Amino acid sequence: MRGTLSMTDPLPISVTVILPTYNEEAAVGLTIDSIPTGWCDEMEILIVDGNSTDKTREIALEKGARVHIEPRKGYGRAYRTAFDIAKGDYIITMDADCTYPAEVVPDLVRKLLDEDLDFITCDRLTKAEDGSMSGLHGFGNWVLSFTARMLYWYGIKDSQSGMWVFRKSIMDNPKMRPTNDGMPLSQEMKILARKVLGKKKAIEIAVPYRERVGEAVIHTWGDGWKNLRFLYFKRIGLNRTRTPWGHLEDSKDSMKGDDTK
Ligand SMILES: Nc1nc2c(ncn2[C@@H]2O[C@H](COP(=O)(O)OP(=O)(O)O)[C@@H](O)[C@H]2O)c(=O)[nH]1
Ligand SMILES: [Mg+2]
Repeated sequence: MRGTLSMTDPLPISVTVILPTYNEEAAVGLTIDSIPTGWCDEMEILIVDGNSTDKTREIALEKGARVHIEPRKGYGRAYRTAFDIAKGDYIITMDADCTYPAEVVPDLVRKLLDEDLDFITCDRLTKAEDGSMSGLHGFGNWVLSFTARMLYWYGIKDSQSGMWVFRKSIMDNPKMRPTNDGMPLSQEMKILARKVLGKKKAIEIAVPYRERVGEAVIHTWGDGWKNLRFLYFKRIGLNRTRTPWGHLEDSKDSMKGDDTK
């Protein structure tokens, strides 16, 4: 397959870029603007919003994004809905806070196609820019990544990265569907990908990482602890799913013509 795709023609594929949002009015517009256009046949920008109380949804709609409201709380919950409703055959995920390098998206998708991969996770630690991760978060990340490597032996450097590129079809396999509704979904994605898809099809690539725009929702100690507990519980098969896979039938979605402002 390598080298069969032209660098100039748009890729003949449909893509969904998923951005979970909770009160990201300062950054959501900039994040959407930073996503390159014109490099693939169809592109959907899907905002899965946790009932923001600021102008997040309004800004996203103005920028032409699809807005789906997921009232159930949690970063993981947003993705477990988004993976179910995304229209594109290829999925890209990012935070809506300008930290991830949207400009590398076309290259990552091309790599996925050229090398016949199923899943790419982006490692932020190797190329992290100054100020992008505080000392405490850097340390916490190291502890979690180290623990995940020890418990799962899966060889991923950055277990907490929220930027992934994958074929939507991997979610057809119920074993590939993440179960956690919170921040631990991020490491669960990588654990499942390496386990179910294998190390040849699920790889890690280093990308730049930048300082956040807007306030973080993350609770350093609380989320760190939940992440660590998740790793141990999952290892011994004690992780529980609290809500079912997929979206709520009555959730508002701008694609259906609902008012999501
Ligand atoms: N829909 C939804 N999005 C959330 C929720 N919590 C966080 N997010 C979004 O998920 C992304 C990651 O959160 P962030 O605060 O950047 O976490 P960090 O990168 O780990 O510090 C951001 O775009 C948030 O707006 C939630 O409960 N629901
Ligand atoms: Mg973030």
